[in-house]
Amino acid sequence: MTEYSQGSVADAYDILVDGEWVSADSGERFAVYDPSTGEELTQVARGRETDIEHAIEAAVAAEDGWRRMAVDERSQLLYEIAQALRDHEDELAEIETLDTGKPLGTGRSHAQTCARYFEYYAGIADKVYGDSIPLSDEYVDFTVREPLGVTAQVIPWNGPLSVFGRSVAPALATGNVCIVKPAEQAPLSPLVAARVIDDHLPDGVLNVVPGFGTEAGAPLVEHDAVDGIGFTGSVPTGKAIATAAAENLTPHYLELGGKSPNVVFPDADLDNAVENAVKGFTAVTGQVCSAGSRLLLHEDIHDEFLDRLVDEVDSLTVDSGIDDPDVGPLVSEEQFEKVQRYVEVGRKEAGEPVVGGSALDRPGYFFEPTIFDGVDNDMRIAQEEIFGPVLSVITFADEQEAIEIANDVDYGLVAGIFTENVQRALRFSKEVAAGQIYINEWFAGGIETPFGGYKDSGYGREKGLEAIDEYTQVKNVCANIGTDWP
Ligand code: TXE
Repeated sequence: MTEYSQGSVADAYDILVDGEWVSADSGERFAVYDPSTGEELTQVARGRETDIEHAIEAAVAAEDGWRRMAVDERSQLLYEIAQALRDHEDELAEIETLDTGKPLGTGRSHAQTCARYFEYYAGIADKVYGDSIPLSDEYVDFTVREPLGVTAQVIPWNGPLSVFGRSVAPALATGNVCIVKPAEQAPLSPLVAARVIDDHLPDGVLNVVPGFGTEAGAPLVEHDAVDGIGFTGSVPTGKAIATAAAENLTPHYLELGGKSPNVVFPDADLDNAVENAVKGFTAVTGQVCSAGSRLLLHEDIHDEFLDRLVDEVDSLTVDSGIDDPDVGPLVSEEQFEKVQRYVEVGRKEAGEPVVGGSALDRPGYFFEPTIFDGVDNDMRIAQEEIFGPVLSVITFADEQEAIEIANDVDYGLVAGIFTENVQRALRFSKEVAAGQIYINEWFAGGIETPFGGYKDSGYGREKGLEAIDEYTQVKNVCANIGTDWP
């Protein structure tokens, strides 16, 4: 078992409260499964309301000290955290892979991204400042940005490490304290990350309570001592969190799902477009909020493009994440069943898929990358988030139709276009209602670029400088210095 400064990985599967790793009050644990085998990986403390209470008490006690810490000192601690995460990249990549099923190379890149968030926001900690606002002569007016206070981060199972970094790093950098609630399906990598970094932080500044949504997540977001909530997950849970937040008027941001259009025009570099279309719906086995799950092909290239796409998909390896295949298993039995149900819906709506369509005949939650052609945008497989390696191909005749189809969905997280025509690409970027537009590369952008949804994909922005707005509040200070100066 790997040793860290305060113990072993096994201890990390407890609850982190006030700098201590403790069991759940109830003593209960829950099983976490390896999606590549369906077998139990380990057991994790099952946090409930009283455990959340302890975490909130610890966070409240730590809040004042962390907020008042000199910014250069806080920044330095975040750099140290980033380095600690880099030093443990191998373990983090492996645990992310074992728990979520994603390919090891992807797990590694998520471990690196997690470290990079801490570096990026370490560099920002000492640059969060306000404005000086000119008024008439007797006033001096300025703004300051202050932390929210105690913040809750409810994170999902598809990218536990990267979402841990992208929510916790800006929260800490701006002087907030954190209570993290990892997802019950894949809680291990945030717990190991917390174990790796906890001794760089004062007690109570970072608390992590694993558990189920209704048992640990709900009491956390409903608590009136919580001053801010960051959530990434499903639309129904996002609505539940928004309702709970409304009760206490708690600021919050929601990063929800997507059904993102990937539009290919005949003038595109087709090799590049094929490669990106494959990546767009198979990365993390399609369990990415920004997956390119609707492929809009111009009628002139439809047949050729589809042939090439099917060839590419046929050559993908589907295997255990730890063997670093192209595509790993789905995260859980529940997700596996959801994907199977949707593929049956797709069969009824659009006929037999042109490739894939079946689960693999082996233990674990493996499903073939699957493409439905001849999809109408009104079909459920074009409108609903499947969150699996399932692509719906829709044909269009001209740019206007492509934009109409792209927008004809409740979601609005990302949208992509492949074309060599700059004007067309920029028109698309203006006309399509999505929080991020990719031009000639799917998953373009990085931790530095703002990310979040239009429409039912949520509100608020993570990543980049925009995340600072989510974790701070603006105070205006207006002094009347009079006109009668000595
Ligand atoms: O999500 P939930 P689920 C989508 C995707 C997936 C579907 C269901 O389509 O198939 O959602 O996944 C916590 N109060 N996405 O059920 O419920 C929960 O414990 C507070 C898209 O796993 O949203 C977990 O930590 N917290 C998505 C987190 O919310 C609650 C990523 C997410 O779980 C709670 C994941 C409550 N009442 C799923 N109920 C994306 N945007 O990337 C649950 N939770």
